[in-house]
Amino acid sequence: MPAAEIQQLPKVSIEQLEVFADDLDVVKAAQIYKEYGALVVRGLMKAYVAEIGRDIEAAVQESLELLDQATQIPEGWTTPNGTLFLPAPKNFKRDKQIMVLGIRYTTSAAFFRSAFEPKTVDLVSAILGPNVELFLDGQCLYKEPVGGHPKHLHQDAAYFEHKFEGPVGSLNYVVATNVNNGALHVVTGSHRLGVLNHVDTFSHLGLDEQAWPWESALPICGQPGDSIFFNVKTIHGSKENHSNGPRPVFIHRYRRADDYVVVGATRTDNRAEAEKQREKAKKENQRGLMVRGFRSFETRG
Ligand SMILES: O=C(O)CCC(=O)C(=O)O
Repeated sequence: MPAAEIQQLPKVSIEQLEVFADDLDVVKAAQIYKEYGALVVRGLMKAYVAEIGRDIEAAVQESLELLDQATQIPEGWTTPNGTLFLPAPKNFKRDKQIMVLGIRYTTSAAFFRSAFEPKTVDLVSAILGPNVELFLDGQCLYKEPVGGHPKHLHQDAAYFEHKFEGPVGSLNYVVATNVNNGALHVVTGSHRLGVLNHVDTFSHLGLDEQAWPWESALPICGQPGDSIFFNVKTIHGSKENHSNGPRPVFIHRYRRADDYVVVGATRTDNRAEAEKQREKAKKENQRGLMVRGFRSFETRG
């Protein structure tokens, strides 16, 4: 049965979520984000996309060459360069498909530079306050052509629940992205629901599909360089890539300089264990690179 909460969520159109990088009013954009838990900024990463796209394809080649050295883990298989593979669908050219590509700030200069894109940093600072750090070192989800994996609807807070507001995610399209090749879907207003119970799915922690069907989410189509900002508790996900080309996205995450993970997990079993350690979590050893402001002595934790 669909979750009762769905009825209470605002019905929102793309136009209500959308602003344009060329004419960005960060105060207005931050208001949209706070109201709906999601915001689309058209063209924000346009200047970086070609270079990041080239680095992504180099990381894909590298990962495929390393595939025979992959080791099995509970979430799938990882190659030595850090790419996570999942089982491939039937009739795929291999038995494994790429899910999370091993490209990050320590391997791609363009990716790292784009995390400091000035309008992006103004915007996340309007949302989070004056002192902002990077959370993690960038992520790329890559859907291979002709069947590339779905990412079931979920809240990122199931993977990294935070002490305070949690990270603002910025997911960026590298290719024209639509409902056929894996557009991001968001459930607007769901950031107000708290952290929901997740179950184990093909794409790791996800929401029960009966309770949260795809129809409860708004697909966001876009062009290379469009950015989608979303709250750590906003329900989101994306379906398979049925097109003939790959569908990569690159993701930055920003958080208050004093924020930190209290529960980190990838599956229900390690989440249940992490829950028991919640009170012991500390800022210590969780300091990201500062993108705005200053980390004072007290907030060093
Ligand atoms: O690849 C996608 O479209 C989904 C990304 C996502 O859901 C996530 O990183 O949490």
